[in-house]
Amino acid sequence: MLRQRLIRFLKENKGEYISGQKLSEQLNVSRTAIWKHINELKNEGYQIKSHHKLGYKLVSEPDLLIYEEVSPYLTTNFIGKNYIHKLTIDSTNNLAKEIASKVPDGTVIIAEEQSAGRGRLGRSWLSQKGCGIWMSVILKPNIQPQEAINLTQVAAISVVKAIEELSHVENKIKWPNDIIVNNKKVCGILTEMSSEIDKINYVVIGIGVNVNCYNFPEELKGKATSLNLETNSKVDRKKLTASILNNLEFYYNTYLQKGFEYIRPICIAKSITIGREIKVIYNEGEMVGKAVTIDSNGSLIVETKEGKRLSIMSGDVSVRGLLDYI
Ligand code: BTX
Repeated sequence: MLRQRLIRFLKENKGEYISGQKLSEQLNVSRTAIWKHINELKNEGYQIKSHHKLGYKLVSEPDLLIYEEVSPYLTTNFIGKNYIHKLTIDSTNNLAKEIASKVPDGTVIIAEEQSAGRGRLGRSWLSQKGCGIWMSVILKPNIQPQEAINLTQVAAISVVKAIEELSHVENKIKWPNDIIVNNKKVCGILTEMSSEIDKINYVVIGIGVNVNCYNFPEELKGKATSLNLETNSKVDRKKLTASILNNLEFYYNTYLQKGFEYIRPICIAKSITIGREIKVIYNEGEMVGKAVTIDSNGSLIVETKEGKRLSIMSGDVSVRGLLDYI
């Protein structure tokens, strides 16, 4: 694609002028086409200086999670090869579900802001403009529908590893779908699925990470945080997005090829839930017990006061002393 090649070329020569003539020769298009694309890039936030004799000079790129900015850090074979970026959207999971049957496995939908970001059980997810990573990955695994629950864990360890790589801050998983830094939520994962009785049509993994967000509304203060707030330094959203996707492809392939048993030790090591008292809320009521481990199916094993062991596949779990469970 011309646009991608032009951006790559400008980036390789960042800070230096390249003549319109040279660009048109290198990219094999007319100087007018170059000029048109340069203007488009300027409108999108690329700072490009134009000089009538010297040509064009890239000064800076926008802080946007567009493909051209994220792909230089991507090492995946299929995740993110089809990549849809929106400045604003209601929910990336909504669009993902709408188009899932028509797009390739590994399609990524990412937005700078969501007007109706969703959490689990009808809750909402605050997704402010330009400060986080709000994205959905469409996967079409050949596994049984009841195993899809493991994919939330696969995504959670991928986010944990990516945050460790880029932000060097300790972060852990509140089983099954939240990532916690210093006792506050920095990321949430929403997995949704369409399936037949014994076949998955698609799974949508929605990942929301508060990266450089500062202003949380009153009701989220004390519960929500961002990587920037916890480390006092700005985190590169482009590199973090790519790293999450790189890790996701790696752990997803590992899971598909070798089974949950291979990723289980990481899920256990990175769990903030295990060893603590938890409250599980079901449709019928609630239960309190101690989280003991994650079993070979990915279920959370909970021991009640009476010493009875229960296995939980899903549910709303609160951890005592964390977030809102006092
Ligand atoms: P959850 O149901 O576990 O968490 C939702 C709860 O978390 C809310 O009720 C609120 O208390 C709190 N919360 C809301 N916004 C934030 C935030 N930005 N940071 C920390 N805490 C918050 C978690 O659901 C799953 C979230 C998935 C979000 C992604 S973003 C991309 C994709 N699209 C979409 O609509 N959802 C997913």
